Amino acid sequence: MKKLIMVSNRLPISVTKKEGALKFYKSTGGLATGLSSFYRNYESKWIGWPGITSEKISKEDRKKIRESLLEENCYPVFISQSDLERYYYGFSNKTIWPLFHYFIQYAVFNKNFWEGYRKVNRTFAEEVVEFARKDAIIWIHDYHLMLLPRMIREKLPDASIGFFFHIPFPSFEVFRLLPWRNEILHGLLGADLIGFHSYDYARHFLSCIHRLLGYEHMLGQINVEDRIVRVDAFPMGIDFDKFAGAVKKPEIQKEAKRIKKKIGDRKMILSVDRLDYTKGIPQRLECFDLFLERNSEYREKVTLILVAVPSRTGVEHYQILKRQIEELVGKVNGRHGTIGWVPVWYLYRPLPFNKLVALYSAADVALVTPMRDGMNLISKEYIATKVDGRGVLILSERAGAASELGEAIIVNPDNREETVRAIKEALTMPEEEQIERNRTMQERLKRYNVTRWAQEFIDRLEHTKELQRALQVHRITPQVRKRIIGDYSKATRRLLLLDYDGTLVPFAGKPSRAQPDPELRKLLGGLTSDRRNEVVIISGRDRKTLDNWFGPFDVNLVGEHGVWIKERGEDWRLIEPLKNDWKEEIRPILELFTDRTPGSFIEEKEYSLVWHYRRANPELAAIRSRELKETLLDLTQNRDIGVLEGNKVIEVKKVGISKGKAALNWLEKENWDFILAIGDDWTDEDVFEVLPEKAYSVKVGFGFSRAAYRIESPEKVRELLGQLGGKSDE
Ligand code: ADQ
Repeated sequence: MKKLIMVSNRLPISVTKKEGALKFYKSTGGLATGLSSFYRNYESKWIGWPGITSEKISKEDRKKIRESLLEENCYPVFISQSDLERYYYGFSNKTIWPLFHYFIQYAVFNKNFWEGYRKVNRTFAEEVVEFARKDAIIWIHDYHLMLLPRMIREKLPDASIGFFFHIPFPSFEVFRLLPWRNEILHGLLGADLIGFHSYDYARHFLSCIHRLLGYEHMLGQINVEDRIVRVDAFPMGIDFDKFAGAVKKPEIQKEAKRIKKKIGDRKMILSVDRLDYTKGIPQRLECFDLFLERNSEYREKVTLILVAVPSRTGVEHYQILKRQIEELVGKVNGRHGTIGWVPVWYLYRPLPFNKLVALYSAADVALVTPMRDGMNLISKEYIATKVDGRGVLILSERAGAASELGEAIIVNPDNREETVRAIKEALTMPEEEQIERNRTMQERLKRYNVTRWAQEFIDRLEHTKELQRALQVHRITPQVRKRIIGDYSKATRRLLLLDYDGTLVPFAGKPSRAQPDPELRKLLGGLTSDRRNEVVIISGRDRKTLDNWFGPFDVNLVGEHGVWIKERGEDWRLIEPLKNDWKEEIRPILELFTDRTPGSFIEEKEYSLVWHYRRANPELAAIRSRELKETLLDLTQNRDIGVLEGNKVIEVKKVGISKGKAALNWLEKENWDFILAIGDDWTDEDVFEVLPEKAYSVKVGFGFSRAAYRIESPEKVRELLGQLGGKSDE
């Protein structure tokens, strides 16, 4: 059985000590419970902080905690009070949380916090390394542990490490404010897979690593040293059946009835969040206030139940927010309340699962309007409990969930007018419409539930590891060199496929500087004058430049990355499209959009994938198609894949040209007994891919490659070609 190590700031079990006795509490709603069926396939362990600081426990306690937690497959990381202040309350909650949720004015940049963060990440790394066997899958969760991937990688270079962000990843302009930004990015890039709730967050991350560290990506794939790192979106699901099933339980039905009875014949609006400034609770109360002011007919006819779960109570902004909410609740109730009617019922406490589900089930409307939210599970849970289909969700467009729950009433939480209108719309929405909208969302949430989310993440991680192994590139050892030279000398028909810039000449900055120098001219002269050799220079340069530079040589040429080919003694000609491997990368993205856009579908053509949306709701389709186009353009920008917009369709197609296609022109010509291909960048990978097995493929420089061998630099390429008979040193 495979070993899975989950790592998060908090363990799913918390420990407290009261009057000398240790107590253990399982968190009920958390990730761990949702993933119970997924776990069965693994031998899993969870590493994290058990919620009690080291000062509060004796040596003996530690031992006891370790033993008891181990029975539940958990392993504690002990943290002292002062480290916790710096790492958790400080850097995690006063720096990263506000910054990543665009509350820049709340973000504190404090070196001491940062050092504490680094220290605790190091402690986590030591514990993980202790546990992880070579074949273990390590899945790290969230912004508290962004340095951990690299720290583990340093000790376990081959480990499978996945990292999932539960909060938004901000745009470059915001992320760059962080004084320790590069170290954080390097820390994350220690992972093999970095997952986000949405493509927007993934895009922001890719843009940050490009602009700050210079890493380019191809379809979310980055070359970090000699490893591939993949960045992708995995919108987190919920345990749908658990919520849908719970509503049918007699005790929950009884509780829901009790709530409804208390509310009377009024409509019930529900608001549930952790008490956090990102959730927009004061703004929501102000909207409710405005709603009652504008719609006097709803006075005494509607009740807002506002549940706020205590959170980070030690942080000042949260204390201020709590007071602010309490004042606002008082204000709204004072302004609108009557003897028999309290407009806002305010509960400041965590709720047991049954109570929470009963509230979801009883509510006519859920008002979920965060200012920013990585995903927001409340909105999904609410929809799951609507077994008879009745109920309306009002959802902020800034919650990650908004891109999956398009049938909800979507609002800009800063637009009060719009939110007030949305409340009215929700309260007056015909039942059939409520049912229709909810059924569609339910189908989607059922399919993409939390188990599938976790499984897809792990599958993707394993796939990335496989790819890394497949693309392992080996240095040319003296033995290999000897073999290449030996095979070359024995062969009578030899094909040499050579890239130009970065392979035969170093990158020269200005294009004109890269023209062949005398040494190279001599080398090429030597190679081409041997009648057993067919030399093809495969370049991204235009035809004119290639003609100017290589006119005097008896050489074959490929220009503009395979658009043009010129065989020896003939004229330039165009080539046509051929390969389709990109489809595997693009299809899952189209499938995800199809899932989220009811009525849309995918058509597969020989050289293209087409997303049709003419049968989808036009308004939703307008939003989705824009989003899809942006996503595709971003993901395909470094490849020769085109994204075309047609009439109610988005078409993705290979532009039909690659160096690989061009290389086939010669590869298929004869039965060569020696083939050597050398290249240095992404475009040369297409050449390596079409080579027969017996061919020698050589990548110049580092980075992942399909080539079998690597060589350090253009100088070394010249040396090798010289040894083959190019006589560069003459
Ligand atoms: P949160 O900010 O905590 O999570 P959310 O996604 O809504 O926000 O999750 C809250 C969870 O707590 C829900 O599963 C809910 O059932 C539970 N809960 C809510 N109210 C409760 C109450 N009164 N008592 C007990 N339990 C309650 C962070 C990110 C989100 C992201 C999640 C998951 O901020 O954006 O969606 O992680 O990745």
